[in-house]
Amino acid sequence: MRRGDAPTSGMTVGGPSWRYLPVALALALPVLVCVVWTWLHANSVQRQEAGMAARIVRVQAESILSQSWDMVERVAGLASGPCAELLPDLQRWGALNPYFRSLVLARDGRVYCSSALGGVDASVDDFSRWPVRISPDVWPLTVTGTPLAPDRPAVLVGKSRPDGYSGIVEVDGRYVQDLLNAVATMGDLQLELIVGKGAPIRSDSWGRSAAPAMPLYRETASGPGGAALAIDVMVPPEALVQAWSRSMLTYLPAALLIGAGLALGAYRLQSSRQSFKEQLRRAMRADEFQVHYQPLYGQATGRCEGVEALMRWERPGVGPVRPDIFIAAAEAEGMIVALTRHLLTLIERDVRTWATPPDFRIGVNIAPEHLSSAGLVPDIQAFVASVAARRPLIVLEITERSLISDNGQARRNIDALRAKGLRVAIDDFGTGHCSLSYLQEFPVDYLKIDKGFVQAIESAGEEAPVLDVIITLSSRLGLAVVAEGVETQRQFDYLKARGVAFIQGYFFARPMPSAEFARWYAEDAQAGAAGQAG
Ligand code: G
Ligand code: MN
Repeated sequence: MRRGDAPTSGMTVGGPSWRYLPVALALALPVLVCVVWTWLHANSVQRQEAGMAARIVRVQAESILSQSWDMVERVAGLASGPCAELLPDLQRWGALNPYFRSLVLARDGRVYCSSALGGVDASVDDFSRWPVRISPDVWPLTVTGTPLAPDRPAVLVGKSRPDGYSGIVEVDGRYVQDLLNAVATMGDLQLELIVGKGAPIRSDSWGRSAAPAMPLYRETASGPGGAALAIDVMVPPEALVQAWSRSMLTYLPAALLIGAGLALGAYRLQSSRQSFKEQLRRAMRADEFQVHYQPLYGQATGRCEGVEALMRWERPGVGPVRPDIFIAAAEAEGMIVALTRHLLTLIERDVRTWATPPDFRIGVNIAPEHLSSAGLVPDIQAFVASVAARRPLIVLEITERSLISDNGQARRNIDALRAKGLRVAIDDFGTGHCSLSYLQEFPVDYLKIDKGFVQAIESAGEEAPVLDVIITLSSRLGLAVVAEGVETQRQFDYLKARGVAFIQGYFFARPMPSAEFARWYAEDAQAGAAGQAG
């Protein structure tokens, strides 16, 4: 197995176990949102219903109470005559007005006249089973029964006169109860009404649910005559769950649909990423990558003193893939180390066919991830050993970016490799983060000036001040300069005049495949020899 192939599986980021986590999340998220939202929605709908129910009860209770107050005024206003005389009035009022069970007259704590029973003599304390005190501050109040109908709740309203007479109106609780029952069906509700400090009147559904009901809404009001009204609405949890599932039934299909769409998108993205890795691996196995070599002009000899290895990918049936694109993608997919190892095997294969002298420079671009990995030194050592027959001088071209983000490993790698005689160049100098401080910290050998600065040299007599400063800076730091992207005679002359050690660019030579480079190099050597001879 070739060296470039073996490590690729080790580079895979993540196993299949969590590879599809984003897909699962994309599916689950809308469903989760739907579940939570429908729960909140069901709650708010139930609370709204409960509020509506409570308001209906309040309005009706207020209306009954206000009629009772009117009635009790009239009852208490009846003269303090004998019952036989007053009874016809009491009976007429009781019969002609809704709600009232009986209208009662009392004197000094004793009931002596009732619209239902006629003349009676009973202690007001008979009401005490449903604790009643005829005192101004307890009216009105709800009771669970009266002497006439001990099992049916009622609302009592009374008015005492200073002369010891009192009028009492008993409102039949049935009306209130029917109302509570009717309103309770609005949403499986349980309701109770308390007037004053009395006992609660409750809907039949009260306490009937399997699980304890939860308080949902409480309405309080001060009714006619300052009577305190409290209406409590409870809902059994099963009703809430039912409303929730109804709401969920409505929205879940849409959430599932959205989730499925997102999951499909995530899956496509995932599998296209997956397949890009696969494509790279396949391309390496199928030998689709090639290295082009761009010659480097050396000022000292006036000839080619090295090359930069540049990766090329020619996809069958597709054509060339731009290196900046597939290199960036390989970096993003965690494949750049595998790809660079593959590149080294290709260079090794090519170098065997060349006739280059010892110390011929071979520049190799090293990505930040590789530079800061513990695998770099063994990789490069293996490469150096494999090309030992030609004894080239290997120059690692690294970016400013990888130095600035270094956590120590890059520095250790650089130190180790330089100690073994390798050289390090800072590539595309000046285009990264312009922090010059790392130049003092990191021991490097070359600065490769980016073509952008070189292309500032346009016409004769014009200055390229930034370029000049970089050249001066390099010599002050003891670094050799490589100028990149040199395309014209003028640029070439300008750089030569300023003592730039190496010049790279289309003006001198374009990047070319290995065989073509070997031929070109032989001709360049001949031309040099001829030049020297002549
Ligand atoms: O590793 P680096 O970014 O330095 O790669 C050098 C790049 O510059 C490669 O893409 C190479 O094809 C390109 N290149 C080499 N010589 C020239 C040149 O003279 N002009 C221009 N525009 N690009 C060049
Ligand atoms: Mn480079």
